[in-house]
Amino acid sequence: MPGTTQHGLFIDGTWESPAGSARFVTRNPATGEELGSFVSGRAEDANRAVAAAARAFPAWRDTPAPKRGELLLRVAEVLRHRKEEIGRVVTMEMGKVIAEGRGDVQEAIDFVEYMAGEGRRLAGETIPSELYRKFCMTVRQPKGVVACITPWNFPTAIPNWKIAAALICGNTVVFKPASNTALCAVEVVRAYEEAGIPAGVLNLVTGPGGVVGNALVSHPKVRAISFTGGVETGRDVYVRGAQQLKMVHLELGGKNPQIVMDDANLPLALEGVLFGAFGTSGQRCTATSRLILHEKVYDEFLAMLLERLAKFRVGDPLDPATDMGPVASADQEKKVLEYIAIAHSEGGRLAFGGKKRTGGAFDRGFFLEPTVFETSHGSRISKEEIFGPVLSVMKARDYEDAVRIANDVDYGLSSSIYTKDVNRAFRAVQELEAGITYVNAPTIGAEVQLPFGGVKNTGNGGREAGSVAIEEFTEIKTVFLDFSNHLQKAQIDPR
Ligand code: UN1
Repeated sequence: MPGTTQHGLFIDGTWESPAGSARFVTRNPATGEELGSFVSGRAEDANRAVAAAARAFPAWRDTPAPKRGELLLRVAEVLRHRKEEIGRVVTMEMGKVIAEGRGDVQEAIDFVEYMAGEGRRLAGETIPSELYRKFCMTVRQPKGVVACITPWNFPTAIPNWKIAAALICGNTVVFKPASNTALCAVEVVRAYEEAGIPAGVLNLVTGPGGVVGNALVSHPKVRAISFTGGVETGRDVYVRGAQQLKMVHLELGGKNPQIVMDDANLPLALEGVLFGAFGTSGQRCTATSRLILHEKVYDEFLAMLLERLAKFRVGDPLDPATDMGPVASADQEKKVLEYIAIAHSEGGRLAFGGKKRTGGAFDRGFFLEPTVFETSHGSRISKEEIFGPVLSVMKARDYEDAVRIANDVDYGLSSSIYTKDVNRAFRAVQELEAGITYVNAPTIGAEVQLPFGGVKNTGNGGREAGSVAIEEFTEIKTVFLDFSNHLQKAQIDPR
């Protein structure tokens, strides 16, 4: 592959290409152009990275947390300085439009800065003792070596959600990114390197999940795993981690509904669904994949949506005028087209799109039309995660019917309701089964200082981002300090 830059693994502070390693390349999903060549890591590479992280752990654990925070602030500075350049890499490697490519990096910067501040908090509690002259408190301690396994849809933001949170707590990290956004992963690690991360504290091993990911998940020295990806892989990671009683944090799929009630501000709801369903070509865990319309506004709102989609520009994601770029890979394209075929076969009425864009420059990439199906609740496209620009539109009789439809899926990440009725809005906040509910805003757009995660098959109960992010990466130590100079016996001493 002449002309393609070769990238190594980052282990113990050194970029290295083990002799005889196989390589893989990443390609621009809009043009097919090769972007870089990467080491296809083996289990032994993952094991060496874990060993390096384990060696680096004591010194990093003992570095005062505010000092760890200073390093994160330097990382944020580097990312800010290189935002435009890395934003373009995101767009070229993953296909999201350039405004979103920049937004991906901005979300990384925001989170790294936010976590830097946690270095001056990381609070425990003081709790009274039942005994005299005895002081009790809790302190937070790092877990040790942490594996961060990340997806391709937010190739700089999600790695940083995990890495920065793990590092501020004093853990050391082995980072295994999705293969089709390996260049973004290299850019992320370079920012930490440039900021002065000590050798071994952050390691990068590229390569197949079935090899590198499994080696990390089953390595006895890896004490916590933070995984974002599909449900099937997530379940497998959970089971493997459970064998060794590891903490496994999972962020999995979504089938997120936007409900539009009969009193909604329809133009606002229209902007919301266009952004929620077709932003990132629908490839967000939080993407709006179901539009649940009150029957009184169904025809009117659908007509408004179709009118706007007729003007929707699919094309070069680096062109600021483009509304939607390609999907991220041939696999993604295939999966979405399969779902479109399923939708036809189960009697969905195609209201818009439904095809691959072809001709000219489109032939070099994975361009799909924004697609809208009118369907009934219970169809496969209305219940299964597609992870592409396909929206299922359904009719609801009233609020109760809308919430019933919204909740009757296996996932529960994000949700949204458009209504001007404050009572109904608060009922929705209480009744929608999801980790995130938006009122009069789309299902996408989480902010880093708030917890992120979901219920049901979306995860296993944890949350990332927000101040609770440190829960996944710390152990609580309970401390008893007796300054009475007597042996005091809890529960036993005379009362
Ligand atoms: C994801 O798709 O996994 O709320 C993350 C959002 C983004 C994060 C999405 N801030 O859509």
